[in-house]
Amino acid sequence: MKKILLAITATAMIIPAVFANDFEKTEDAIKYRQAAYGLISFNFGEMGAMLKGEKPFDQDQFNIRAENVAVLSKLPHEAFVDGSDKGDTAALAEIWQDKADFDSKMNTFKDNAAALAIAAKSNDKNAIKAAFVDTGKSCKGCHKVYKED
Ligand code: ASC
Repeated sequence: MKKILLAITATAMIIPAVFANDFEKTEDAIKYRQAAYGLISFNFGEMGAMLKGEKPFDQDQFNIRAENVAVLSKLPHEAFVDGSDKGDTAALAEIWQDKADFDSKMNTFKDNAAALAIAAKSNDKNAIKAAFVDTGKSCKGCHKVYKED
């Protein structure tokens, strides 16, 4: 019973934090999105290495990586809170000057990552490569405009 109550209390504490986008400080939001991008970059890099032949292509591994990126791609967006262009971040103020464009680029990234996870389940290497390239383009396309070099 105690455990159940603890679980309910913990859930009640967590859910509003996620849904209310309740980062206590802009610094927390910056750390959150950087952590997500770090994980995305690692998983994406591993897929790239397999497609380039730098590592043996392992269908199961590739699938897991693609699933990871599809889930992770949904995380950073909510952490671009107002004021978080200031601080230890490469995010440019331009993001908040054209938030609609940024949002659209972020959503394209999520869509491409989801499509890559689906393609990864096929045995069609060309389809997998094309979906990987599309996802990479959506990373780069956004970085070019909204991330400091
Ligand atoms: C990565 C990473 C990026 C993107 C980009 C894709 O792994 O760190 O910034 O992929 O290079 O084109």
